[in-house]
Amino acid sequence: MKTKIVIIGGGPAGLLLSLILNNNNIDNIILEKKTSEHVANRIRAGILEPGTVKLLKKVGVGERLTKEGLVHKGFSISCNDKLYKINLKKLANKNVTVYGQTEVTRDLMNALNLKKGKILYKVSKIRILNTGKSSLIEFVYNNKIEKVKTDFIIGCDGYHGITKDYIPKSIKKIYKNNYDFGWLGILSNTKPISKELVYINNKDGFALCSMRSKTRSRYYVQCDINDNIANWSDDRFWNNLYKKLPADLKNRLQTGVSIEKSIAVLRNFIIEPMSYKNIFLAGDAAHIVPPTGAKGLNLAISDISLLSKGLIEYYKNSSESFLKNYSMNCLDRVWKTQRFSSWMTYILHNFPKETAFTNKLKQTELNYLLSNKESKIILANNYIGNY
Ligand code: FAS
Ligand code: PHB
Repeated sequence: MKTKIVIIGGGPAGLLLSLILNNNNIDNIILEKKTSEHVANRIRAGILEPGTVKLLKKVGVGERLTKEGLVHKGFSISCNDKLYKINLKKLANKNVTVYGQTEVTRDLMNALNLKKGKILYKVSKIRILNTGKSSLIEFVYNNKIEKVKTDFIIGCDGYHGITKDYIPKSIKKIYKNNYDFGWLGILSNTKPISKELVYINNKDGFALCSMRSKTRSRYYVQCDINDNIANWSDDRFWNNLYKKLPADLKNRLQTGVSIEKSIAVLRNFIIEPMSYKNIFLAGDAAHIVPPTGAKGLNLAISDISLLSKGLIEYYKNSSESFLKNYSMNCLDRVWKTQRFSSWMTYILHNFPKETAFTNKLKQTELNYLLSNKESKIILANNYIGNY
């Protein structure tokens, strides 16, 4: 086999890149280790920045998003039993859109099918045999060893992927930070507690009231990092959430049977550089942010926007300048996103090792943020991805 670009990983980043390359008649193939059903059904992100919505519409997957996406003009922060509105439209003149990652993934898969995009599922034992001007990649597909010659290798294989391992230790720098708590998420076919998202800072821990539609809610509560989903009955979840709700919302909580329940680990992770010779990393393969700022998926899409421009310029105008600056341009945004997501996580969660002093400092930071228009403008711009 021979192609121009091999994309390792068929999550949102890999799918979006492949679609953009197909739209520009640049030959490529996705090698994905799971089945398409597994990839399509992973419950993850829920909030799309305006830049993400714009790009998805531009590449031809905006129809269902426009019809079914919920446009939100803002969100609220609840602390000390009060609700504070962050009006994104007024503060940053933009909205965000609620549209689950599963829907984005399905739309990208459908669009790629229509374009006869090449995706191999259930691929295993991927090995990059050499790097340089062109590469040979070996993998197992349908129990057969296959090889493909390619100009570029794009690692869209997420946090547990293998592409990052091919960047030599001598040039790679890894930054990481782990939180000693997680998010226990639940999906339920119940009416969301409010029209927009509510982030809750409570003495008993963080909670988030989100949604996927007007009849499907997505809730999260802070849980111990070593907690196990088996310890959490639906009742225990709803009681934990109810206790954290501000008085004004308590009687609006509609509980129901969970249709999905999972614990997400929170971490910061960054690899520098995000490229090496003809290898490029994008999305979770290169960076992980805590989900508090609703950034993971949006940052992955922002990487693909830059990378696709570089690859198109290379094949259309034989210029490598964009590709040469890819890592530097991405990392500027990655670190600003790490800053915002870490700050949101700091001000909204209870940290087990917190002292009375650091807790008081955090309450002061929250009160300053919520009583100060300038700081709310900065918060709103970061939340919509304008930085
Ligand atoms: P992905 O991890 O989505 O996709 C990587 C793909 O590569 C997968 O399909 C995987 O099967 C494949 N792969 C891995 N190793 C491979 C190999 N060796 N060979 C071939 N294929 C391989 N973001 C938010 O904005 N908000 C949230 O609330 C949120 N919640 C999250 C909850 C969880 C549990 C997780 C893990 C992430 C969450 N995220 C959230 C972040 C998430 O949405 C990611 O940012 C997004 O999936 C990034 O997309 P990709 O970079 O495509 O990575
Ligand atoms: C979600 O709906 O899954 C969601 C929303 C906002 C976040 C994180 C997750 O910050």
